[in-house]
Amino acid sequence: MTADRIADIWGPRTPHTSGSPWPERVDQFLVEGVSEDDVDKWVRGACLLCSNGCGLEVAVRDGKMVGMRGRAEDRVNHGRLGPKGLYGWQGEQHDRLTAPLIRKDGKLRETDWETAMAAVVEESEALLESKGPLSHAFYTSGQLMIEEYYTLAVIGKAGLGTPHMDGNTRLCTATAAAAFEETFGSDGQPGSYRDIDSCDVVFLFGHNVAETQSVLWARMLDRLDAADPPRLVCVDPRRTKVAERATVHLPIRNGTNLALMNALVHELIAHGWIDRSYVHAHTVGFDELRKVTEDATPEWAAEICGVPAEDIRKAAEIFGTGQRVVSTCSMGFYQSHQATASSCQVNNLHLLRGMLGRPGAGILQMNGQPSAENNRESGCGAALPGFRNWDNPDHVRELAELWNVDPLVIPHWSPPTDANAIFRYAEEGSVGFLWIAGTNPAVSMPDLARIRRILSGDQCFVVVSDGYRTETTELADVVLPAALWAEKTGTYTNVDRTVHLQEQAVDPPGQARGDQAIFTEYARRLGLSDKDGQPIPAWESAEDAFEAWKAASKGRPCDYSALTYQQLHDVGGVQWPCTSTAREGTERLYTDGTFKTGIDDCESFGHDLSTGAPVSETAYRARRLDGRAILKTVPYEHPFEEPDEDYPLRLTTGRTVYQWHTRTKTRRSRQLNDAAPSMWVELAEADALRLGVGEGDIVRVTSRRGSIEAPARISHIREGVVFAPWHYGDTTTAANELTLTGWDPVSAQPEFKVAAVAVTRIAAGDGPAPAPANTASAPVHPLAETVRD
Ligand SMILES: Nc1nc2c(c(=O)[nH]1)N[C@H]1C(S)=C(S)[C@@H](COP(=O)(O)OP(=O)(O)OC[C@H]3O[C@@H](n4cnc5c(=O)[nH]c(N)nc54)[C@H](O)[C@@H]3O)O[C@H]1N2
Ligand SMILES: Nc1nc2c(c(=O)[nH]1)N[C@H]1C(S)=C(S)[C@@H](COP(=O)(O)OP(=O)(O)OC[C@H]3O[C@@H](n4cnc5c(=O)[nH]c(N)nc54)[C@H](O)[C@@H]3O)O[C@H]1N2
Ligand code: SF4
Ligand SMILES: [Mo]
Repeated sequence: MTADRIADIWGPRTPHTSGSPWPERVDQFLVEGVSEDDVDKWVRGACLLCSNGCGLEVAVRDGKMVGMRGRAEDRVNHGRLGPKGLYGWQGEQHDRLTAPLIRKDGKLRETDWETAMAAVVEESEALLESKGPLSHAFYTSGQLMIEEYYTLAVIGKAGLGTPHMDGNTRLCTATAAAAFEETFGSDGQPGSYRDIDSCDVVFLFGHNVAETQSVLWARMLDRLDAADPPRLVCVDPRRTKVAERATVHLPIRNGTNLALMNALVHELIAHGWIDRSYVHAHTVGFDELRKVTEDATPEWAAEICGVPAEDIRKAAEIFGTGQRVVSTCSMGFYQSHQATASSCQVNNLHLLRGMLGRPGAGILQMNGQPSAENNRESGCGAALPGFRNWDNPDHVRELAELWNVDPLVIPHWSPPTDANAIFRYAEEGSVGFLWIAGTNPAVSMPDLARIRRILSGDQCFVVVSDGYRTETTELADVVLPAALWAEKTGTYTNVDRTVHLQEQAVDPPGQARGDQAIFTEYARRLGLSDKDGQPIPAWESAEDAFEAWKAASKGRPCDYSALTYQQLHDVGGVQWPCTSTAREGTERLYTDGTFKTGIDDCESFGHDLSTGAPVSETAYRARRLDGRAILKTVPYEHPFEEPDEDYPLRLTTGRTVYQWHTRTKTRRSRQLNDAAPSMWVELAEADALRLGVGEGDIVRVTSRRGSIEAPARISHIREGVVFAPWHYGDTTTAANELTLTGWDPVSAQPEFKVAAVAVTRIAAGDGPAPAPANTASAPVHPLAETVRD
């Protein structure tokens, strides 16, 4: 059916009761003037505008994209598409970067590939010769294909030998990976989206799923509107659409997650809501967990979090008495100072109740970006491919054999470098060559004034590959035009391990090229080769890269070895592991309660959750985990920055349903951009009254790093908290002008969700703030009352 996903974000309901399949509903959109008869072909793929990874088909006419429709048979969306899926692709057909750019006399000028690539390679060769591979860093994305990531992983780790590789996944899902490693020994999502279809309780921890995975929320709504709705608990300082449907909403102060989590675990233990035989057979650490949470009573947490103790008790009871509980955990937890500890407590709640590995009982530590998962598993970021342990010589040897290189080439002598450290090294110049692909750090990193200084300085040569000119390309030395999404072929893996194949639908514009081709040309020009002089990488096509990745993943938790492009074309999404004994894929991990904590299996020996200090191999061995999961937590600590007299409010940042990140795509889609065209900030009514701020008045928000100005929306946010969407990258409006340089000690994920700020009114507005009224940003009072004449 033709859909309007701007006004009706989640579309019509198709309710169903527990255990019955989620009904199909196919959403379709064709641009004005085009009918189904005009479409030359429908090309299969998956949406690339969030980690849900909805299966779809691209309508093509005369070599151009003219529409989208969902794939009814796809396990992820059963045909549905959200606002970004339906309309976001249009942004890929305007204002594209069509030629390389090179900086001359301080200005970026158009050039040809030969000149641009020669400049990149010349700079790279000179540095490799004078300083070696540690002078090189690659900062990539959660939006490329696994073929592209794996190709770059091999170039960086087998060809050059640099440990300085990370993705913007550090800002996004590093904590999901870290929490899995700490609890289960290895990265890998235990649950399945299908668990939502049969659960009787859903917990959403810091996850505004209604706006950020809108089709997943449609799936939840279809259960909530049926005869046997699950009970829902929402932990979020804002009254989101999720909160409006919650049995219990805990609008905690931002930055206090761990206090709440320790209290929830305390309650489970105090009431004996525990599956003792599961805990005994499949976990270690119970006594320690009990000790650390002993004093974390609901009253104690209520004081810190600023919510009634009674509500914390209610939430714990819901978790404790549910039969089939699903939890999701997202940026409200991950982008915080005790991110890994808080997220591990979500895992712990499930372990205590034996609540995983069976239908309806699952953990979904969320990913945000469409292929964040692939960056993590391919080893393109700060990890080795296939969730291998850099601290395990056998794992390194396996890779050395696969790649036919000396194990010493593979950087494994120290922990791989995270993005925070990469930018620090680029700041001081020990990294003199930084290649940024598929990310826009001049808007998305914290403390932007500093990031701009780093990228524009002479101490580091910066290469950027992107499909558009962005705030980051403008600071680069060389800019390379990249093909986007349906302009190339390759695979993406979503939150619940579902792999999709995107098939090329249209040609890239102008001289733009796919990232795999760009990286491969760089490697060829450098002459990277293995022990026998064979080229690294040893492949050219996407499908050959996929085959190489399959070989690297074989026998590992993320095993793709039996998966083929043909199968993905035929059925849509398939969940890894996909092996010769599980050709259709695998719905859930850990169904037998055996985890990846064995010394030969684990991806990491773990860390102290307070300090991030690594656990030694000896200490890890001594615990004799042998496949049992690890229950651990630490006491709550205050965030890096608490409000004080000068900065009395708590800033948090996040997303709106209609925009994607730094808006390179969504601001070029008319429907999406019109729905959320420019910056605003959200204030609680009590704070607005005190500050003399009315709806739409222009306010200045100031932190110790900088300040921004925008119209105020008086919304249903917790008193004392200010919310800023971070999509609007202009230096006068970018939320990251305000955020601080600080991160979780285990996952190294930056703290985007807490900073102390002051707000002042600087002018009257000329109408309500340009914020959507049908989302978490809804005004407290109907806007008609605030419109001025
Ligand atoms: N429309 C849209 N969808 C997207 C994206 C997008 O840009 N636009 N981006 C995608 C990506 S990459 C990601 S990572 C995901 C992110 O998806 P989400 O994690 O859902 O997104 P956020 O808005 O960053 O944060 C979620 C919620 O955390 C709450 N929060 C803030 N501080 C705290 C806190 O201290 N504790 C708790 N418990 N909650 C807090 C915020 O109020 C917010 O509602 O979305 C993906 N989907
Ligand atoms: N304050 C605050 N800051 C945040 C967050 C927050 O919640 N609050 N969230 C963080 C999170 S979770 C994330 S994921 C990051 C995201 O931050 P970014 O990754 O910086 O945001 P995007 O706008 O998605 O940037 C992706 C860039 O890649 C380009 N691109 C897209 N596809 C391709 C491709 O195939 N090839 C190439 N070469 N380029 C491509 C796009 O045009 C775009 O410029 O931001 C983080 N920053
Ligand atoms: S939910 Fe995510 S993957 Fe699905 S259509 Fe929306 S943006 Fe695309
Ligand atoms: Mo993200």
